[in-house]
Amino acid sequence: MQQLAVSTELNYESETYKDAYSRINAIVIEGEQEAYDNYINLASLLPDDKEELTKLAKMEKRHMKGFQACGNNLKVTPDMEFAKEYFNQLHQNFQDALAEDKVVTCLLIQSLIIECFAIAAYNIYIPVADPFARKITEGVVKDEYLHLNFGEEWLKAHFEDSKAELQAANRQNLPIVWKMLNQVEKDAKILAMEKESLIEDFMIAYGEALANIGFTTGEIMRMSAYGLVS
Ligand code: Y39
Ligand code: FE
Ligand code: FE
Ligand code: FE
Repeated sequence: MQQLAVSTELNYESETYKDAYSRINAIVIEGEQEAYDNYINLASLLPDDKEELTKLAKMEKRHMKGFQACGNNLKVTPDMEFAKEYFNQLHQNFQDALAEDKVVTCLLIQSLIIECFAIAAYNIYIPVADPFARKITEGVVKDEYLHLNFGEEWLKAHFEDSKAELQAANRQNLPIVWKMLNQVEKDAKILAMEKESLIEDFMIAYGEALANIGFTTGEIMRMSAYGLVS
């Protein structure tokens, strides 16, 4: 019932809402496009999993189209230039890892960090979304759990060989997520998404993923602490 009270306060047609949506919607569209590219690239690094990774990539393309429809539905033009810049650092780190065949780092960036970011953002968005976007996002978030699961399973199966690289990649990339969350705080708030809730959901999903892969509670706490420095 509280959700209902929150949603009715939002005016999806107001200029304030649409202005914030032009950036958040663009971030999501760009994120889905990059996720598509990342899974296609991962398929080339992991020929044994090529079929499954290609399937995941196609889901990301569908997500992108779904979110483009959400923007159209609200008559919002997504600010794609802003969104490209927004993903620049994670994009570059993924490309650098790819060039060195560092599959573990690529998986940490896309299948753990970006997927947990998506899971947190979409779960927080669903109760406050307009009805059209809510339906789309509910379908999308189910897929994101499958993507996260792919990364978890692969890294769990290669845990001992991956551990050091995962810790280094975590240290390099987790602070970037914090920066990204801070950058979007004001716009997210206009959409009734609180930064504190986003952080909480992200850390729960990310911590659970690290535990599933094989890290101890102490290791997870140390790895999580790198987010806090920026
Ligand atoms: O795997 C995926 O589909 C991920 C690309 C999508 C990431 C979406 C990032 C969402 C951040 C939104 C920030 C809103 C507060
Ligand atoms: Fe997606
Ligand atoms: Fe995904
Ligand atoms: Fe705040």
